[in-house]
Parts: sequence; structure tokens; C-alpha cells
Amino acid sequence: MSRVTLSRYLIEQTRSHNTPADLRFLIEVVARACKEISHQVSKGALGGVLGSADTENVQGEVQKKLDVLSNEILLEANEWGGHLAGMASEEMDNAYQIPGKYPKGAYLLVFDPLDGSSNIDVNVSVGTIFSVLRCPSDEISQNDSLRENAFLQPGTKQVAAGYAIYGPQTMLLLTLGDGVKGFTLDRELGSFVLTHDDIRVPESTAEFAINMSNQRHWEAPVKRYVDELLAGEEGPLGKNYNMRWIASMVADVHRILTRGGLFMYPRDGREPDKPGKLRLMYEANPMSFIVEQAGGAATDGVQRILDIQPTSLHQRVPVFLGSREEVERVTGYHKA
Ligand code: AHM
Ligand code: MG
Repeated sequence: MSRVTLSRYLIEQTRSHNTPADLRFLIEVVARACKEISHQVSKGALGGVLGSADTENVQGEVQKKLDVLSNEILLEANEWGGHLAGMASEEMDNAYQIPGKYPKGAYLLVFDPLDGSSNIDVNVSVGTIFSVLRCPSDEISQNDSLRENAFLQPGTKQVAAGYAIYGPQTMLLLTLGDGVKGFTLDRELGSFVLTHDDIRVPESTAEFAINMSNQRHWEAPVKRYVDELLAGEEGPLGKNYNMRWIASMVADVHRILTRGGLFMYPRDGREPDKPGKLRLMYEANPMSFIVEQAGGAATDGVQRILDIQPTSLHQRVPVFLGSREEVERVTGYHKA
């Protein structure tokens, strides 16, 4: 049977679903950049890429060398093709302007170049998360710089989202708003090959993911919910739950897309001005789009994440996503 590469899948999407050619090109360029990041990550100590870069990002987090390198790979791959009006990254303070020597296009690319980067030095899975928005046409100008406002669109406006996971296998998970497809990198061919045709998140689950060390900082609804999970068969939920926490959102979400589960990064009391750790534009929105497209759900505890109107590029949100029944339960506890 002939293998369906990412290129073939995208061309067939163009024919059957009128996916615009420039969006197809954009996804191919992002996938190519992810292959390069995968290659760099896999070199580890041999490539001299481990450790910190002695710089901080806008959130005051110490950047790893691979955070910086992955960011550069994505920028360089995407700036010249004429498909983008601008880019925004977790690792950059401001929106990235397409250099004047290149034409501008209709889309905006938003990414977390290397998610879970605290795991790099211990050789645990990390990944790249990306989201694609249409640039409002009145914001595209060949001469003026792009305003941050152009990016501040709710997650429902995403036209594509995906992530690459750099684990035992490198995989690319992609949604164009018509289900979720999984591609595995064939290193001999150098191509992503379709291996997971219709990814679905089971509605119910007995597995959850949360950083338990923050328990004393959580709000009451999350404390109540996790207490019930831990009570197992003797508790009100009447079943035993298992827990996993990789501290790499890409890897935790990938597990949920593979066998179900619930991922939580709630708001906590450590830094009252920061509602949670994860970023709406770079992490929560693309992952919520993917999880919803796979039949799961995603909320910030109160509302659907994809409905949140962003107010700034680096905004943070609490995240509850995965198997629908459990997301609805913990959301209900917040509303009660
Ligand atoms: P990063 O984008 O700087 O890597 O941070 C995001 C990561 C997520 O991948 C993961 O879910 C979370 O941070 C883990 O946080 P903690 O170290 O508090 O458990
Ligand atoms: Mg991240």
C-alpha cells in the first residue's frame, strides 16, 4: 500500500477541502523546521546544544540553548516564503516583523519553539507547538510594521494548529479544523508519513496529569476535585485513578490523544497576578483546538479556552483539557 506523506495529505486536502495553497506551503515549511529541530535535539551533548543560554525570555524564564536555536530555525524557515504577515513566539518579547526585502502574506504564525525545555537536559520528550491565524487584511501592509493587535484573536479563529513531539519517535500532529492526523517522521525518507488517520480522545478516563507539588497553592474547586480522584473507589467518583506528569505539555497531551486522560495546569496562589503558568496563544489555544478536534474538551475552569478574547500576546491561562467527562466535571466544580 502506498504511503501518504504529509505533502500528499496536504495536496489532497487542497483538492477536497479547498485548503489554500499558501496554507499548505506554510504547514510544509513548519514541518521542515520541526525536522531540523528534531535533528538538533537528538544530537544532545554531541552537538553542544544542552544547557542554558544565559538569557531570559519575556516571562523571566532562563532560556535553554535549544529554546533559542529552535526559535531561530522557525523564524528563518518562515520569514522569506511570502505566506506570513508576521510571527509571535513564546521566546520573543514582541511580534516578529517580516523583513522588508520579503513579500508579506495572509497568515500569522504563533509558536512555542521548544515546549517542556526543562526536560531537554534529562533526555525526556519535548516538542514544538504552533498555531496559524489569518491576519486581518487591514493589518497587512508592505511598509508598516505589524501591530500586536493583529494576533489578539480568540482560538476559534485558528485555521490550523499542531505540534511536533521529539520523543522515541518524532511525530507531527496536525489539525486543519477537520479532525486530527498524526504523522511519524521516517528518518530514512526524511518525510513525515501519515500513521494515525483519525485521532480520538476517549470520552471517559481514569488517568490525570497535574503537578501535585503545587497542591497547597490551588483554589478550592481543584483541591476538591483532586481529593476525589485520589480517594479512588472509596470516594464519590467510585473508581481508581492513575496519575502521570511529564512536565512537558506536548508529551502529556500526546499521551491523552493516544489513550485519554485529563491534563490540568490550574491557577494557583504563588503569583496572584499570573493566572496559571501556560500561555494562551502559544500553548493553550493550539492544544485546545487539537483536543476539541479529537473529540475532547478544554476550559480554563470556567469557559471554553477557544472562546477567550486575548488581551496580550504573552497572556497566561489556567488549563483543563482532555477527556470530555472529566473536563466537564472539574469545570462544574469551578462553577458550583
Ligand atoms: P516551557 O514552555 O517554558 O517549557 O513551560 C511549559 C511547560 C509545559 O510543557 C509543562 O506542562 C509545564 O511547563 C510544567 O511545569 P512545572 O515545571 O511547573 O511542572
Ligand atoms: Mg511551553
